[in-house]
Amino acid sequence: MTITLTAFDRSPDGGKGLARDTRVRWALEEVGQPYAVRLVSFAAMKQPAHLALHPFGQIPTYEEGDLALFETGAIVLHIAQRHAGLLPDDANARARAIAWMFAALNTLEPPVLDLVTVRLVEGDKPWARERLPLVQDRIRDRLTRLAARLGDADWLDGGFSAGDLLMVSVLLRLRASGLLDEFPTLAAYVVRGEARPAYQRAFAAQLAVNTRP
Ligand code: GTB
Repeated sequence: MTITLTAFDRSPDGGKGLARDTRVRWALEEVGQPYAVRLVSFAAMKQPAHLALHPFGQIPTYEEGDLALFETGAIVLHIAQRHAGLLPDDANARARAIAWMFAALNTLEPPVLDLVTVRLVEGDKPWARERLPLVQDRIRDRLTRLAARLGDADWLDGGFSAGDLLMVSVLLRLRASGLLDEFPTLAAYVVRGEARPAYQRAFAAQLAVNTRP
């Protein structure tokens, strides 16, 4: 059955791979599933046809036969549950890998998004200068604890899993801020994720879309 994703017609990042379709492309590449992509403009995302797929008018969405999904975490979990390669077979290890997926999206990503908000969206507000160091310190606190847990391991819990895929994807959004470089083991963890052939293919595919004439 053909899998179809939606992605930005033109991502605001110009192809740096930061829009969330990259996470889904990466998951599909890891499990060896081919997919098609339907590109949508910002205007089309708010039209009824797309809202029927995504109640908040966002990307990515995922269609496979009768199934339509939104929310990147749910999509990656669906892919990981249906195909081998992203979750361990052992039930307890599988549950822990899923916990890392939630940790990436619920514990790490909110302060990371706060940084984007305070810098880009609220940057011209009078209180933005005061808020920035508070947000940065909240991120540092999370990264300190994440680095302590990772230690000198390659991945968060045994072999590479969907938990690592989402964690690396979230941490990638910090690279431009310089905060990631304060934590060399986490910076190396992200580089390990990016070096995976499946990530390379996913990145190249979104780059081709966003750099086409
Ligand atoms: N919780 C949802 C999920 O995980 O799927 C969030 C989905 C979401 O935020 N989608 C964004 C979107 O559709 C694109 S990924 N935004 C349009 C809208 O809300 O109208 C977020 C994103 C956008 C741009 C960059 N960038 O340019 O660097 C990075 C990430």
